[in-house]
Amino acid sequence: MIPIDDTPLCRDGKVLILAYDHGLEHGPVDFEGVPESADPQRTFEAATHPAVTSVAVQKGLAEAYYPSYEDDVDLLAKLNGTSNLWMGEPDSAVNCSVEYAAELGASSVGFTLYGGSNHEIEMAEEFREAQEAAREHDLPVVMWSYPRGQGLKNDTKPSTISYAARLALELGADVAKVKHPGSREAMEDAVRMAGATKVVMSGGSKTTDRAFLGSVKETIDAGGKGLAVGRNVWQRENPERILDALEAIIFEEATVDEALTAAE
Ligand code: FBP
Repeated sequence: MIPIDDTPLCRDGKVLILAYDHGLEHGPVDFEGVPESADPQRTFEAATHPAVTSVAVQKGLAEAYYPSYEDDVDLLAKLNGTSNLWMGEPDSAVNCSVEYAAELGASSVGFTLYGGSNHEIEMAEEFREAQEAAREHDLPVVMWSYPRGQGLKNDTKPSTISYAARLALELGADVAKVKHPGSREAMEDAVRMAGATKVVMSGGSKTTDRAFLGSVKETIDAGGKGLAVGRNVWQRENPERILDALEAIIFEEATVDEALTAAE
C-alpha cells in the first residue's frame, strides 16, 4: 500500500470523490431531472469546491475537460466502465490504461470489480494488472467494490458489504468504495474487514438532504473515511450547497443538523 494520506486523493486523511461517470454507466436518463447536469463543465466547476478531493471521470471527459481544470481539481481516472446497454452478467470493459491515466494528469485511478459476477475472475486479473501498474506510478487505487451478479440477490446486505470491503484489502486497493449496508454497526464491520484499506461510502440515487447526509454521518461515525458521490451532488439544483454540508460532516465532524445549517 502507498501512504495515500500524503496524496491529493486525501485531505486530513479523508476522501470526497465527486463521481461523474454516469453518462457511460447509466446513460442520459441520469441527466433528465436537471438538464444542465449533462454538461460536464458543470460538474468540473462543482469539483473546484474545497471539500472535493478528486473528480472521477472516464478517459473521454478527462481528455476533453480536465485541461481547463487541472490547476483547481484533482483527477481520478476511472479505468473501466460499461454502459447500461450491456445486458449480460455484470462486467466492465477496461477503457484506459494506468500509463495513459498518468499522462492525462490523474493523481489516482479507479476500478470497478463486480465480485460474485460470472466475470469476477477476469475482472480480478485485470485489476491485478492495473493495481501493479498504479504502484509503478505511485497512484492510489480506488476499488468500486460492488458484488453483484445472478447469484447475489441483495447487494447491500451487511455480510456482502463486509466481503466487498475485504476484497478490496485482499486485492491491494487503497480505498474501497462500498454501498451503505444499512446501519452504523454494519458499516463498522465493513471498516474492520477493510483493515488498512480506507472505506468510503458510495452515494447512491438521489434522496433527501437529511437521508443522504444521515448515511454519510453514519459512515464517518463508523470509521469510514468519506464518500464517493455523484447523483446526490450534481442532480441537485445547487451542488455547492450539499458540498458545504458534506464538508461539515466529513472534515469538521458536524452533526447532520449542524451541516444543514452550515449549508443554508
Ligand atoms: P452515485 O453516487 O451517483 O451512486 O455514483 C457513484 C457510482 O459508483 C458512480 O461512479 C457510478 O456511475 C454509479 O455509482 C454506478 O451505480 P450503479 O452501478 O449502482 O447503478
